[in-house]
Amino acid sequence: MANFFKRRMSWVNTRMGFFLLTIGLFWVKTYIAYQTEFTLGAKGSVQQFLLLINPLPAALLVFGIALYFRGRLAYWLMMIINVLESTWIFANVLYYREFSDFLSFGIMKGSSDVGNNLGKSLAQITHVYDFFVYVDIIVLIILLVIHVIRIDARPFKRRYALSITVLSFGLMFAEFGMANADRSGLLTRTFDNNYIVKYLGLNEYAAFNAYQTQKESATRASANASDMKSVLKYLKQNRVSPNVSYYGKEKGKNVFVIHLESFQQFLIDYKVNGKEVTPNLNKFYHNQNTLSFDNFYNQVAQGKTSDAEMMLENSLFGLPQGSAMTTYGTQNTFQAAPAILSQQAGYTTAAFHGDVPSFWNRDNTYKSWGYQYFFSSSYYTEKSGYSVGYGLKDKIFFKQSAKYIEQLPQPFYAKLITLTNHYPYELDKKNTDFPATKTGDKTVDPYVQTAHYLDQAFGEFMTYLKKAGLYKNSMIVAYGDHYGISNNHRPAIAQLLGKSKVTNFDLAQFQKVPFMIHAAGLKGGINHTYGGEIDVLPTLLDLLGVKNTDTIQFGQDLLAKNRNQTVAFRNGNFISPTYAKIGGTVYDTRTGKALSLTTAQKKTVDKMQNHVTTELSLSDRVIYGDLLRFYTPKNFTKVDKSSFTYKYKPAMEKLAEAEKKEKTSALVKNKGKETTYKTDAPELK
Ligand code: GP9
Ligand code: MN
Repeated sequence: MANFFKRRMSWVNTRMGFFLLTIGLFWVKTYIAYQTEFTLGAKGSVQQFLLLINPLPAALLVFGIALYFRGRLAYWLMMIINVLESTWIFANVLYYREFSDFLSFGIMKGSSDVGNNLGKSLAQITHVYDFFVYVDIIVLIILLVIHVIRIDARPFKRRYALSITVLSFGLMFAEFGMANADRSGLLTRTFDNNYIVKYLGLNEYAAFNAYQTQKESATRASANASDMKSVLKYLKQNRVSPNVSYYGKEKGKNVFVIHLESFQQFLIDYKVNGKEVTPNLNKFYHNQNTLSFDNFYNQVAQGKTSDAEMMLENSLFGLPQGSAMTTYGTQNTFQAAPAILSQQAGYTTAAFHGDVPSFWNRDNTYKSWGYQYFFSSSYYTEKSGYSVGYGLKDKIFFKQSAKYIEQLPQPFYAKLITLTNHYPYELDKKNTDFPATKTGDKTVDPYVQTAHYLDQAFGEFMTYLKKAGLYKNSMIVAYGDHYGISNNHRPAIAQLLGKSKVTNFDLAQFQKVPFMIHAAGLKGGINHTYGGEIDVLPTLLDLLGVKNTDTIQFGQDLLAKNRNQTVAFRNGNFISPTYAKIGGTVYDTRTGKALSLTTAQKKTVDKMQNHVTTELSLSDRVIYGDLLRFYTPKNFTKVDKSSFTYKYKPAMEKLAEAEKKEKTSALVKNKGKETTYKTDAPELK
């Protein structure tokens, strides 16, 4: 028997055999860690496959280094590499347990308070079984020491070592190709660290993160307090005074920000077969107490939702590439809406979203922005059929959010991010009672159906707010974050708009999204000012009467009289009530006709372009250089991120405590009685 075993296992006594055994064990344990310690959310066979194989290419590359060395040294090197690699897994397991994210080099360098916080709790969160990641190494070393596995001292051909290295690069390349086909823009758009690990693996994540951190810290290090001067100078010249008939009119009210996913302005009052797509939002839009803006543009780039969030709550632009929330959200200093409102007006601040908290790095960024609570996937009951695409269906999301909203001490600032109206606009039959459009473009046609579903969910939520006694004392803001139908669908867009053909100018107009502010007693109406997402924060702060004269915000109050109405698009194009510059062409905004400019016109357009380029680049400088660390507005205290936790248990305890102390929640006002939430969601019947 022993002999049989020896013969069968003799391959491990060769260098290559031992190498493959080491890698095999490393592969298995990495995969076990993927499955048990991280929530990577691999869906479908391509993602499952990539998750399974992704430890291999990098392992071949890194462990393969040992093959270039002789005799014993090669064996010890393999073990040392194994220890380092396993420690990387080990550290990530612990970090993930606490922060639901992977370690970044920025954090390890200790330039953030997250690091300190981790040290304290390290002992508490380590489990004995975490040390399992070292078991294979210990076993291999013992087997070597007691000569069950013999060291192969014969010289190993360079050629073979080189082949392994070449093979590993080839595999990595193939892996990256498959990953990018499944998720285009994986590295450029930087959605979520979980995605990088899921598709490419922990080693590739480390390499990518090291590269990014290096790039970031170089710009961060070269930035200094005096860079803030040009920003302050610009803002001083561009600050407008608020409109006195609106300033402070909504002081002390709760604020709801309802993020209507991929919702475009053209949907408002739009009909299919004579039926309104969004009857509830239309009513809201035309309500005499709603301020509605019909020349309001989304200004997002690759960061999509996260760019919209960045603009709405910071009045800073998203970046030309990638997502600022993902890349800078954890480390940078921010002076965002939640922090301003809680510090200066005693607001409770909470975000709600039916997706995993890591997407767009929300779980870290929201802390930097001062959100006290972040209700995400783990706070919601999930049953089969409750979710579609990225997460919870809107009707179920709103319904389940209600019980948390009721517990928030008032006044509160609550942002609810919907999801169902997201590409590819899928929805089950039970929830589809609206006709699709008939452009023949499969991506476009179901858009109105999910938009209709979102509208119904919105309607149910409004009914609930009235019942819970929250409608009257709240300012309800609703906005579309970005387009749902991209410019790649020209023929379909033309049909939707009833045109024979769309120009680039039409496509720019197609970037309009709704922006509406409703409050009891608010003087409403449709306002035609040209503006965009960058302008939201100053508008809201003025309505709430929160002093906003020395903050670093690039937008202007949409209600202010002398505001600059040139709306910047992230690519440097712009639109204003007079001229629009799209690509190299200037259009007359009123007629949509392309212009050949007179000298005088050219001067005006150049001035506008200059304004746009300046504001975009200064905003980028604030983010790239982390300039807000050098500047604190009066009455503002730097946000202490470590004071927030979004983990279910401690957060709910904190909420219960706050409610008991303040006695201002809707639940307390309703004498402890939960308001019944009415929904026709078929899943809940
Ligand atoms: C994911 C959701 C979608 O959580 O917010 O983001 P998007 O793809 O629209 O940027
Ligand atoms: Mn979005």
